Amino acid sequence: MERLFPTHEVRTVRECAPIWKLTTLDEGGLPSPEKVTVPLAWEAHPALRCYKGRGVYEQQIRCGGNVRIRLLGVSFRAKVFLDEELLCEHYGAYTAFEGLARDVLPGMHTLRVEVDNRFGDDSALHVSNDYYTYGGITRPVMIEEISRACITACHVTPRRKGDAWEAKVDVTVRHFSSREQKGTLSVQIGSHMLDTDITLAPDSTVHCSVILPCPHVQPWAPEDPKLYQVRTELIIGENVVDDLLDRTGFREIRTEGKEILLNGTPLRLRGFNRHEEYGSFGTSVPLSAMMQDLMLMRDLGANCVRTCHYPNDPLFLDLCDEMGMLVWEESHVRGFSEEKMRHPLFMPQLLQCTREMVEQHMNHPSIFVWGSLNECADDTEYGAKCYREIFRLLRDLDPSRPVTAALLERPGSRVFRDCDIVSINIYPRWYHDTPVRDALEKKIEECRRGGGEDRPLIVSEIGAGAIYGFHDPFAASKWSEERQCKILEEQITSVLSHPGVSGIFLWQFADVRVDEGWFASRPRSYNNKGVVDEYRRPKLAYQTVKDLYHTL
Ligand code: ADA
Repeated sequence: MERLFPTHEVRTVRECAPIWKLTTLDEGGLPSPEKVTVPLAWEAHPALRCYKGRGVYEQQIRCGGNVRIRLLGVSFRAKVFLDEELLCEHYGAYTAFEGLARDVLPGMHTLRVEVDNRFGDDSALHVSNDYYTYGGITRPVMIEEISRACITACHVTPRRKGDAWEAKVDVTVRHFSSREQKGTLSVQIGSHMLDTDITLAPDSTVHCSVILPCPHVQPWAPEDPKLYQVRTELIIGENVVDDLLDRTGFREIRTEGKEILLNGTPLRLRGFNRHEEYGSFGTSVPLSAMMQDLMLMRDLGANCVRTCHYPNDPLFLDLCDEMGMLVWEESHVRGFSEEKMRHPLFMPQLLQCTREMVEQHMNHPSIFVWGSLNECADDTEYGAKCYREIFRLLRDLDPSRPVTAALLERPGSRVFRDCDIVSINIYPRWYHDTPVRDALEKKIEECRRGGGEDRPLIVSEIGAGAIYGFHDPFAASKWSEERQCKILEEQITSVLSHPGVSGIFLWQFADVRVDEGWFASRPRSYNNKGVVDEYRRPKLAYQTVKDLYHTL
């Protein structure tokens, strides 16, 4: 399933059948090809639990005409072939991409996807890290048969005009015909509709921007997340030749002084960092498990979630839109030194991931802030330059949302004044025994000196580890559930009672698997700071957080 709603009524589109043949090519793989389902991280197969290598997926599909194959997530290098024709290549596990085959003879064809999840010199973002890099086709594959023109994007930016709303709608159409055609683009949001003439030059990509007044809509808000269908149709002559359906919600996010305002009301954020991962399913999380995560977070009293440290499945974002859960979405990078940031492919790959994230997800009303560059070298001149370049791209692509980055606890950041919201990661009482209040004050003072005092401040990470089931009520030693409770209590209380802080994202919602290289500080080869374990079994801290999030 691609989204929670149909995305086309005119275009012929279907999801690939779930069974594929998987052949692995490297040591530690399968002895012979096997049937697997897609989507699935291949680590779900007991023989591939630690496999880093190449895998070839094959399936026979029936299709014809102009065939667009869209892959919503492949971890993390992909080459896609229809019969023997290479349709596209892609790097990066967490965003969608597509390839087009033109004038395909109607009938059966072989779809082949070559996947590779080995780290290597050509990969600057996917490196051994404090989370696991899975392999395989981890999100659905869609087959589309398109006509001579196809709507490839429709970006909606809701804008508040006093008490009323309008939508800026930017549509992109790809035209394949060799002769010019004239048509009409029709955009409908709820009961509001607008038609615009459009000229499609031969074999071209055409952009069209309209403002649609929407006087009769209700705003989207966490407590009442009202959503509207966005229907875009391309009409040529008498025929609707293509369509694209999406959703939007009317809300305005801006910052004013130290406040983050949603439709003019200051936000107080109580949330979680969540890796897109579930037990042995790895990063290919079933819809029901996504829903359960959101129900648990809501039960815990959270109103926001951070998609650390990469863009998430649109299905999860759809659920957040539905449930009024605010989202900090960020592009893919975690904890890079200047040396790693100087990898020649670092900026090209990060810019690509950032661009794909915004272009693919910007219609989700739940996303209230874009982030990137978690804990990188923001204290060096070169590092700060990279932050500024990514912020510039985010603002160019979407001027309607603030930008931020979760900054290191280490002092010396040069980018406080480049962030619309200053976000800090601190681990007092876990990595060092400083009282939480002192650690927070120290960071706030540093932020003031760095020119960031006039903007909102979020504690984007804070937390402590516990191994599920390890109890030590008397000594409350490190890794015990009792110790985690104690620390989280002080952390949450100190942060949420501080008048200068707009919110907190606890590190983290659930335990996650880490790469083997991290074993020394990560018992079980897991990052154990979840308030639930990887199977969502609550630790003692669950109740502590719940009590505090519901009362503070
Ligand atoms: C950092 C980082 C997280 C995680 C955390 C921890 O803040 O952003 O990904 O590694 O530390 O558990 O120490």
